[in-house]
Amino acid sequence: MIFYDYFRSSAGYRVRIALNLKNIVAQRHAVSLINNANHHADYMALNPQGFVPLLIDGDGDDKFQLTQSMAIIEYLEERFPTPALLPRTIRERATARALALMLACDVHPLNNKRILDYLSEPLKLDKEAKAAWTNKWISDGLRAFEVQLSKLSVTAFCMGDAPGIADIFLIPQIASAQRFSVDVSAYPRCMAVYTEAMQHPAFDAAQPAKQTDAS
Ligand SMILES: N[C@@H](CCC(=O)N[C@@H](CS)C(=O)NCC(=O)O)C(=O)O
Repeated sequence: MIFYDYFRSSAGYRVRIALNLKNIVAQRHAVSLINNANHHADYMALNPQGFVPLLIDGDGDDKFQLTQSMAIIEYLEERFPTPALLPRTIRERATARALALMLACDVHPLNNKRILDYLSEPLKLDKEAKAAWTNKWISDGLRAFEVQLSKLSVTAFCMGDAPGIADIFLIPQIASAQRFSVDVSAYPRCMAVYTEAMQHPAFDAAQPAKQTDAS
């Protein structure tokens, strides 16, 4: 398996955690977003969106390329079912996906590099305005996530005592919130899960600072 990633990518971070939890060793290729390597023709031929992550499974006639972190993680889940990243019942699985998608669809895209670059040029927003932008969307998203979490029983991870898909999406979003100096103390349930996850080897090894391309 080949995995295209960038150390600072939240979407890549999700896939790193999933690979680690499932003990899958993938050959990792770093694509520097800061150097725009994701916009080079050879990478754009692999992913016309120019985004990481990208997974390649198999080769020759059996070669399968997949983009989008949620699709990649669900593919890994079906291909390597143990340990399961989705809960046992249909309703719990739907809840876990809803939690993950709150962050993947409604928070993360608003604070992506291409959006922040566009706010600078051509929209001419200054550093303070951009900081207010990121703070607003991350805080709104985490506030809602915290409310949803508080409706569930208190467990070590979002939905039980073992890590799953909701945690895989939450932890990179918390790391991103910290990087953008969002006050995360307002989300105690989220932060309890974060503290727990950081002690888990699969989450620890997936941290941006522990990747070979970290700078
Ligand atoms: N919905 C996609 C988002 C992928 C994405 O936005 N990746 C970012 C890094 S976290 C990226 O490649 N950004 C490049 C850019 O913004 O130019 C997924 O979940 O995989």
